[in-house]
Amino acid sequence: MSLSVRQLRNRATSLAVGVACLSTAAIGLAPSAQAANIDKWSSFWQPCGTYMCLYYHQGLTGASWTPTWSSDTDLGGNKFGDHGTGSDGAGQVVRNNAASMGNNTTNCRVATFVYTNFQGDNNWLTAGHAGNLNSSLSNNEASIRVDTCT
Ligand SMILES: [Ca+2]
Repeated sequence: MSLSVRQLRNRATSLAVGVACLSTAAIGLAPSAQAANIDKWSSFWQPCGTYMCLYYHQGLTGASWTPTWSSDTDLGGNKFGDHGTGSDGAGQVVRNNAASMGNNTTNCRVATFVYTNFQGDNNWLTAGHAGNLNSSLSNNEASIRVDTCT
């Protein structure tokens, strides 16, 4: 079988269209991460140490986790403790177990992420604010960091 130049051109065009469709499909499978500000309360009253804290329950209640450093790439190795807001949840692993968060910095944002190493959807707070994690992050967070300092 021999193909005319015109037939070859038509085949090349079909192939190019197919590749373009595949590229669009691949992009569709990897949506960009959603960042949500969850400021609900203006509050520096938190057992947050210098940086931030996560709580086992909503409303800044239950056991809390109070790091003494400005980020944590994997909350799987950390546990809640009773730091004055309740003992419920004390001893449990922080990762995928937090319901609210506080930012005790005076000039930075604090953000917690669905995945380790600060990847995926995230919830963030402005300085001196606290809030409940939204439906994407509540009981579904893996890392946290201080960033965007002014
Ligand atoms: Ca950790």
